[in-house]
Amino acid sequence: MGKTVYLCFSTDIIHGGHIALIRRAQQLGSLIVGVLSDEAVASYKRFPLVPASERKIMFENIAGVTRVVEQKTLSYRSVLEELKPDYVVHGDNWAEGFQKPIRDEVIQVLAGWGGELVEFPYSADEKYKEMDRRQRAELAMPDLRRGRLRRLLDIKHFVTAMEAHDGLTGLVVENTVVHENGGARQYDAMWLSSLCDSTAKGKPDIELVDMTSRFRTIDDIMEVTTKPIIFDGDTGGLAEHFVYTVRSLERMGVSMVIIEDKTGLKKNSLFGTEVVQTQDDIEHFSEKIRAGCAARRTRDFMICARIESLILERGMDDALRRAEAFTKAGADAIMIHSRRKDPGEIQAFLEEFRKTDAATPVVLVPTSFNSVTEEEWKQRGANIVIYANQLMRAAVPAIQQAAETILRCHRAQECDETLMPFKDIIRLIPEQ
Ligand code: SPV
Ligand code: MG
Repeated sequence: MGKTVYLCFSTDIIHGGHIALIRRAQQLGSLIVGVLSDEAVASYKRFPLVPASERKIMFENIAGVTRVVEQKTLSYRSVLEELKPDYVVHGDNWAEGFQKPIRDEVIQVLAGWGGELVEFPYSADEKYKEMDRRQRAELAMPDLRRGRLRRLLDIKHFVTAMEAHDGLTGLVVENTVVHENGGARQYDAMWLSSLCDSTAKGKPDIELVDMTSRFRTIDDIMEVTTKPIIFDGDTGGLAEHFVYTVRSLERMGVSMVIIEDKTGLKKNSLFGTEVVQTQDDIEHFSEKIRAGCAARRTRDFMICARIESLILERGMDDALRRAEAFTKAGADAIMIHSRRKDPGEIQAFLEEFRKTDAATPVVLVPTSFNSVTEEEWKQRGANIVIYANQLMRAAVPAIQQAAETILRCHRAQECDETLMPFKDIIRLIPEQ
């Protein structure tokens, strides 16, 4: 019987380098191509511009490819155990670095039936790198960016977002990656927090920083990043104003606005009942949601209703009643908030809410109730976890400390070891 060869691709364009690899693989036997699932590609590389179903069709139409299968995970194990190929073909660029555990596993699994890993020199041609750069740039365009949160929710059902309050923190959220089990973990989206946006401007979080200024922050972040943006819309203001905010955010390429059911002078939720805060009534807030939904021009743009009943100690029944009403009014997602350290009331809400609504995405901001892992929230039925202020809270003590040290020492030498080297800061932002 002839030999079989397996070769897996994550690419959404096919160029000469890929064809050359395919031709070499075909010389070893009958070629089965794997396309990596959208979820796996999004987690380790970047959001795929072409979905797996389309990428499958692309490869099916290349001469000499006998079959195309979808590889669901970065690990090859289950695909290999099913296909039992004689050879796996790969570029030689994974013997070191974060993909090494995946490679080691391939060798070990293949050994089970005497299969072999065959590696060809990886083509790092400048023209292919340029193609990749161009594709990445396309992800930043408003029309492509806007719908990406919805698509990520469809693909992964669970998304993480980290706060960004300027271009620099945007870049940190865009580019931070940690490697784990042969894969890569990164944030899926960015949260444009009212607290951090206000704090960065030295202002309190009371809807004082006006929309024009908030849009400027969005613009700064959008110019240098590609990930979807979730905008903290505070109360949304008057319904008559909110409709314009929706139009503007949608046009800019923002993916979701979250508005909270409070009226009058808004204070940060983490104050809870220590300050006077007024909750909007259900019908009035539902009307604002309906107006926002009617104003948008695409289904890509999502409006999320944030429920403050637990923050304001109005009880679980009130929170659940609001969740149902706001969803009926058209909210694409709901956010439930708590300022307790104990995650119990959020867990109880999720359990009750999911008894009657399995579909509406639920957003959490676990600033106080921070002991629960993302995996557990996902399993309990949450869909978006937002890390709302951690980058700002990391930065403030560091800059205060540097300012104090220099004052105390009458010179800068003593604080130098806590600082980023000068030669690194001038190269931190690459030139285009
Ligand atoms: C924000 O980040 O501005 C929020 C979340 O609205 S919280 O501060 O927890 O209210
Ligand atoms: Mg806020």
